[in-house]
Amino acid sequence: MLELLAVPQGRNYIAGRWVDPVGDRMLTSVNPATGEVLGVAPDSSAADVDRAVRAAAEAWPSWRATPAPRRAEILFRAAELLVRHKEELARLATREMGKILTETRGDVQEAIDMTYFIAGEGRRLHGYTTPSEMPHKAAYCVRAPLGVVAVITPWNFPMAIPSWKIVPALVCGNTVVFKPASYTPLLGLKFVELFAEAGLPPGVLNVVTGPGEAVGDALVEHPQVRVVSFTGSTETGLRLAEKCGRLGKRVSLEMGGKNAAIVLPDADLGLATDALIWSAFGTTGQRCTACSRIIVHREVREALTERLVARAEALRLGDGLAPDTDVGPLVSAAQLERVHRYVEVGTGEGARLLTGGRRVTDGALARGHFYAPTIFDQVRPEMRIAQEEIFGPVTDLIEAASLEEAIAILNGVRYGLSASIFTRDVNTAMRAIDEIDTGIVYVNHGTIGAEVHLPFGGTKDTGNGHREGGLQVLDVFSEWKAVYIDYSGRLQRAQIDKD
Ligand code: UN1
Repeated sequence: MLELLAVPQGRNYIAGRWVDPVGDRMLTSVNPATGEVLGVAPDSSAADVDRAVRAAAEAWPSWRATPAPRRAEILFRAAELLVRHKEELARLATREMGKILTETRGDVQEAIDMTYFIAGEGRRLHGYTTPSEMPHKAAYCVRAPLGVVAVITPWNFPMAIPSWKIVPALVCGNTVVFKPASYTPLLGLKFVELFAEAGLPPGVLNVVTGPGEAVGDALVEHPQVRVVSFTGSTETGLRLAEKCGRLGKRVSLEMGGKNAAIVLPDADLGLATDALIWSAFGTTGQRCTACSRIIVHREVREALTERLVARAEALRLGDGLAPDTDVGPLVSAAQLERVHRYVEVGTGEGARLLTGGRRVTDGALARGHFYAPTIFDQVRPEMRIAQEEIFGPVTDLIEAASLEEAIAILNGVRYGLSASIFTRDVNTAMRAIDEIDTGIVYVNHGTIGAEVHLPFGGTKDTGNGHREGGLQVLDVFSEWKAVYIDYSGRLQRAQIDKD
């Protein structure tokens, strides 16, 4: 059995073997709470990518010929290994990217859920049959794989997000080259090690670690890569999509969010407070689904504000491994700086800082990238802090005078990932669901907490029309093949031999 915490050091996994990178540069994986160096992983180059893609292309013919139920058996075993190693993986995840253990356990659980759910598709992968226009002619369609898939993932959900992409790509019969985020290379290597241990044949799943500019771009540009699945910033996603457009490749993008919750006067304010604190500050606000705008009806603004500030100030910052920590560090010094710059922008724009807005360096926290949970009020919808994704523990209070105004504010951003509304009135909730322009809507719940068997993704600049999760994700990783079988024994011309 694997020594899970003994992460393979300094090597990529290509064609079923741990291999040294072509160059000798390494990425260092550092615990953002303590500064502890956890290990090294290859700072790979285009030559490493080429090796991995070739291996994946070579493995494809026999993997696509493997019946889907057999492919799925291996994925079920991978799910079992994830279950068995959940705690170790969660602890490594907390050490590598900082969020608290309760949340990294959830992250691993999401990968488990996704793997079981999609492995089940091995015995379905439904197409459909339909009547033909003509007698003695059968018509049906099936899903076919595309070839080599490039998977590029972020560090905030280092287990769940790779599973959203890799597992459906594999069950559909594609082979994969996976580039995990540069902040979480060790988890990327562990993920692949577990799936290899489950029995994937050599070359079916490969991992190449390294920065986006070198490894990500080389993957996207490689002529043998057919599909690119990316989660990350809008800037990078659009840049990759441009390349894919030029090269005629399919690309699935999951990018930014500026998610909002609406709180109406008839809401349960205790519930709303619990949910909004969790949505704004869980994962230290580093979720694409984080609640970074709270649109509150003026009648309950004061009451909600008081509760939120009190709760935010009571959150305990610390190492995510400590049981009493509520909020871990930001992932890096660069991310902390970016968050702080946004706070300065907000203050400069005239928003009022109610709490937070500063780095926290008390005692042992000085070694990590800790930032106080931050709430602004008197935020106007057009301010930059109300329009741009911050990706940190910062949320805005925006006042509205009616449901209509609140929905207009909610929709008035370039993103459309998740949204929520707190009300006890079913008519109001249903009307909001009709009018909110996002891919995910919650009622009496925060903006986070999507489940794997429903489609995940957003409208407008959040994505490019694809969905992860749900059965919808299969559309990213398969091509429809329409089949006509004419058993009439004569020429029957569609559209022409009508009468
Ligand atoms: C993300 O926000 O980056 O819905 C992913 C959620 C999680 C996944 C979040 N299941 O909050």
